Amino acid sequence: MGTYRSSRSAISQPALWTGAVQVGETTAGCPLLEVSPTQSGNWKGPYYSGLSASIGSGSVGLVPFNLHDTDCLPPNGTKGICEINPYLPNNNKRTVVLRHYGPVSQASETLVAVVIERQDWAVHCPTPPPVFPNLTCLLVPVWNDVTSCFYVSVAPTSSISPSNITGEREIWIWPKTTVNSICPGETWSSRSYRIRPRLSTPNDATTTHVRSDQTLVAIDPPVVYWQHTFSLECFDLNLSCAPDMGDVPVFLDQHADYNEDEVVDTQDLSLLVQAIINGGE
Ligand SMILES: [Ca+2]
Ligand SMILES: [Ca+2]
Repeated sequence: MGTYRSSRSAISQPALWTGAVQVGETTAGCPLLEVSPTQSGNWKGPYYSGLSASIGSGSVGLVPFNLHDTDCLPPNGTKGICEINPYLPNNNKRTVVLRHYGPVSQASETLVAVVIERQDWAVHCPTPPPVFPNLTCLLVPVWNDVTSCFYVSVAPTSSISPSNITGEREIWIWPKTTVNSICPGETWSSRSYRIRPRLSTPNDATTTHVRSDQTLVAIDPPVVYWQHTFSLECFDLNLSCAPDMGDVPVFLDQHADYNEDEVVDTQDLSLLVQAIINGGE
């Protein structure tokens, strides 16, 4: 079994999780939590959902390390939030924080260790056109690689809280200041995103550029080939701090699938208008 506890202890080689591991802080009168494959609830190993904050930070993980879905900011699979929150250890920049079950490193200093994709909308005019009257083209979702729009830091060292040991198992992602049609600059768009480790060889999940760090293996093993997704759904598209009429032209230009039916149409516009009338998100 390979484990990782807090900072720099209990590390081993890839194998199987066979027993129980006690985690948490030793506090008078409070038993330590136990993580094991036979455990139920939040602490069922190896990919338990219990948060690191509830055990005084740190984690226990099987090599190769996986992404800790619920410990990420936002948690994996999050939908319907309006924005990414400022993250204090990263100078309060709006940062997606990907946390693993163990420390990570990157295979290359020159290639970004993850691939970041954003779901945009493209005009698609099928041939022959749809049979609906006056409708010849559709908006269809497409995934665009927007990795170059973001800073990515693997196992970062915080300038705000340098003693933050959990940074060893984190990847931070935040927008560059670039402003063009692809990269809006200093903000996350009201879109769906998916993030995965970069692969050296396509379809070979053992070639991830994010590596399991501090194990006893001579060459850092890959991480589990995870995928992290989240959707931002903002009505305040023009960043005026509230839904208003100024958001309508932005909607017509950028589009947003508020009802998540994989189509942008008048139903989504109606939801935006409703939000403007109600004056709130
Ligand atoms: Ca607005
Ligand atoms: Ca829709």
